[in-house]
Amino acid sequence: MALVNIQVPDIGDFDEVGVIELLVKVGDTVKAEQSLITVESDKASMEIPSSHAGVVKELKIALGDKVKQGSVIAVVESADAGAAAAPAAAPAPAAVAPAPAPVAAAAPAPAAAAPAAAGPVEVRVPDIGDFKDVAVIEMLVKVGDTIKVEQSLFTVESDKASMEIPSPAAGVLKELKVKIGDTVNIGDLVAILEGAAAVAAPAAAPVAAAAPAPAPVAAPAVAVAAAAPAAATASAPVPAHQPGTPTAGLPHASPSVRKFARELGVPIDEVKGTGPKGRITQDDVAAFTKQVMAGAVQTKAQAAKAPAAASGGSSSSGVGLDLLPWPKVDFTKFGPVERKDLSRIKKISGANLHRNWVVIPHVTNHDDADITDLEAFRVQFNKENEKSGVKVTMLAFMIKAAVAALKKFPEFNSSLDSDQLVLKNYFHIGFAADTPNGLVVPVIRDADKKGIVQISQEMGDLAKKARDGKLGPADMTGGCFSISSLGGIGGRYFTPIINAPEVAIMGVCKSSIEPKWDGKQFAPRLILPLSLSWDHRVIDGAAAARFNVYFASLLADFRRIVM
Ligand code: CAO
Repeated sequence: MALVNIQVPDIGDFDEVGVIELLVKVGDTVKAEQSLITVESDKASMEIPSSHAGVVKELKIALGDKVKQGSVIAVVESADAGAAAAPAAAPAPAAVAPAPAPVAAAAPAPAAAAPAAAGPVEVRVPDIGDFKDVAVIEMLVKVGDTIKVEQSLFTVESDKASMEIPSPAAGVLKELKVKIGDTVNIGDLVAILEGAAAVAAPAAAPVAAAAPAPAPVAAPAVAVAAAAPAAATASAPVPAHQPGTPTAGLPHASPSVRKFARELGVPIDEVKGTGPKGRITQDDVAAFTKQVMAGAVQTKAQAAKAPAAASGGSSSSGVGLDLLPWPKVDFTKFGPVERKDLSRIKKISGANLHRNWVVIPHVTNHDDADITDLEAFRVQFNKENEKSGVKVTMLAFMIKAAVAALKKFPEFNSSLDSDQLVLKNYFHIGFAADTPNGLVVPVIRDADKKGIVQISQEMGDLAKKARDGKLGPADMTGGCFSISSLGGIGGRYFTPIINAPEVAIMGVCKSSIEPKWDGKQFAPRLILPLSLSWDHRVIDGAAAARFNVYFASLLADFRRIVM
């Protein structure tokens, strides 16, 4: 085993390129040639692969860093350090990531020499190096279009790179010889232009013109980018996809993300990118898939197939969210800003919350519970049991009250499964816990079989585990009903989002002393604000009101719980 510095290989004239995506993290086991990072210049984006297989011990770069040839990307502990493919690696523990499959730019003839050609021009696939039988994945033009020199005609993709094939000449597109799904090789005739001024070919009738070097969309084949500047005198390489300007409808995503989307059958052009400059990440594709699966979003194909009845005859299907695109704002125009990645928990919980909020018809009932006596008892109990080390919390009483209310109103302890209701005969209660990395909902299992002291103790343990980031999936699954308490912080009422597949959630805020009319006079009472959100597909408003009244009555007089 040896530690190997993985460096950026020759990326030609691309001197300082920004790191826009980290594709691995410390601890990951990587294969040789596996992409480590994605870099992007204003002309191209590329994935930089690892020269060695091994375990990533250290990442030497961060998002936003600028790298150039020789920059160390990562330190990899490798068993095959001696067998490195990289020439620079021999004695030193440094290895340049391979620049696989050099794709030589078919340097067009100098533009100055470009003759005008009035006849048809045959457009052929230029030298795309070692790439054989690359698939056409996207058409960027159609017959009849007026094409500019260097305009991208279509995109091809291998397992290593995707590239746009640009036109060598200007003219009107008379014929396209390829379609999506075809595979092409160097020299294949792909299109015929007419009325063209050929740039890259000698005057001849018919003129045969190899398209200039394709521009990589994102590729480990960094030599594409390296070679491209050679042609710059005649014609700058076509930017594969100018970040932020989705030219020709090409979504801004790396080949691996495109592959991932294709495997899932996700139409990538319908996915909103949340990465830098609107780049579509694997998480975006996954989130899109989840939304489609949950019915929150429809693909265009699904919307087209929706029965006409759903639309009531109108042009809109009435389902799916025909939303405006998310506003893209350059905040730096208005003042200084910083960027910070969302935590892993926020990314996961955000996607879940969004789905739940969109899919479930929420209604929230607000009510109050008089907890004057219960709080007095709790304080007294804690005083008497100070030495035990366990502090009984108000939330523990609420968990017990929730169990009793679920028993009385079983539809609150259910989940929807198509057109069936799954009624549960167990009572696992989740509670929202705020952690430095975001919100989590650990679950107290079999709360019906536990006493208040035990529940308090378990809650304390779970809350600590949550804050330490140590909760496992088993701690957070299987809940029947959740309680979200902001009581220790403040506020009056809020509208909690149901934690699907549960059908209701109780939100509580800070209790305060309020004057309450006891029939003869106003008396100071400790009032706890309650906010119960419920799924209107399962629960009706009257049941929700009854649930709240019962729940509040238990907190007002806890003896009722044993009645
Ligand atoms: N009203 C008034 N005071 C309250 C109260 C209430 N409803 N609930 C708790 N308190 C007080 C307690 O009396 C205690 O005060 P002292 O320290 O003076 O004894 C203090 O607040 C802390 O209470 P606690 O130890 O009982 O903790 P808790 O049960 O309130 O909270 C936990 C535990 C894990 C739920 C909490 O730390 C937390 O993460 N809350 C946030 C949950 C959240 O973010 N929900 C929003 C979800 S939607 O985005």
